[in-house]
Amino acid sequence: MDATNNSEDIYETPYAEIDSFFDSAPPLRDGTNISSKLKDFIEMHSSSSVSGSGGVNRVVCVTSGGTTVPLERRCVRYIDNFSSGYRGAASTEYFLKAGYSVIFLYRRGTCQPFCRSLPDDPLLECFEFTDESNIQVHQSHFEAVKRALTGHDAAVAGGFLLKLPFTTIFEYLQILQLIAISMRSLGPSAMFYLAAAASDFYVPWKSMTEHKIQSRSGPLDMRLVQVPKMLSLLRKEWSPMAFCVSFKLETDKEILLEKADMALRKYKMHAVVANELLTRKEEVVVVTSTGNITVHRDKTQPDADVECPLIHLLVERHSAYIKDSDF
Ligand code: 9Z3
Repeated sequence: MDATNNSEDIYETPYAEIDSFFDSAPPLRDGTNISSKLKDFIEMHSSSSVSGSGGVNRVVCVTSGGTTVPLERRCVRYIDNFSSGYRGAASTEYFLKAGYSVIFLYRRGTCQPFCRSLPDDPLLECFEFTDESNIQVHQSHFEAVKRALTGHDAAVAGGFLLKLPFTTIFEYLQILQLIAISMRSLGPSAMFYLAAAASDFYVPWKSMTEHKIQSRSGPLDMRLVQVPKMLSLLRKEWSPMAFCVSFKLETDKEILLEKADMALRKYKMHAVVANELLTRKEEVVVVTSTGNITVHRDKTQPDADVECPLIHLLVERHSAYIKDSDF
């Protein structure tokens, strides 16, 4: 469904604000290295040398974790967005299982694919000294460690998983842009699954103080600028043929579906996954232009998660989209 008549204006891409965001952002550290990793990864999947199938492989960019907004250039303080990274990590595993290659754009320190069943402090809790020259895995964690190592090694060594970390909103959007532009050549075989919790407000680099803000100056009065919505640019220019899924998070369930529906139309997403903070692990609603589908975790299985049926549904939708695109 498209935007109509009198609401048309607010649906336009804010090019000036987007330029100002990128122009004022600090240069991306490691940008050349990231671009070269992306180029190799996409080339490998465009020629399908990994699967040997001869066609273009399906590649999904999964974003995961929350972005920070630094308050000082030599950053001591920052504003953070909540996200443990569980959704992104679990979804990555299910996408890999479904035959996708995954670019995992994640917040440093958040949950990683294949590591979900490890204890909080895996190094200290999983291993023990047997004697001075040997370290062994505790029997109670053996299966979890084995699963993490084998799953992760197979995905990375096989060339199916590329992991790129971010911390700030600047890094997140700069890397997302690099990923999206490099995935453009994959056409409709590309998917974006934007589960990261991205900041809505930021302090522009130009107006940010260099040194730690001093408390002796009294109460802190700061003006944050709205982060321009990049989703319409992603759809229109960075990767226009890709299948795009964004997330809408609310704490007030009364406004959730309405906001998700607005995002669907405003940014021309193919699906918006609506979730409420408290129940996000139990159920989500996939909002599409043809109707809403509620997805639940299988409550009869203690370890079942909602990401399993969610990815199943999105893979189905993506298949139909590729078929319709006649590519
Ligand atoms: C989500 O809604 C994710 O599902 C969660 C996952 C962050 C809730 P966890 O990482 O939680 O498993 O702990 N992500 C998107 C949140 C977001 O910032 N969406 C923006 C919005 O709601 C749109 S891009 O306005």
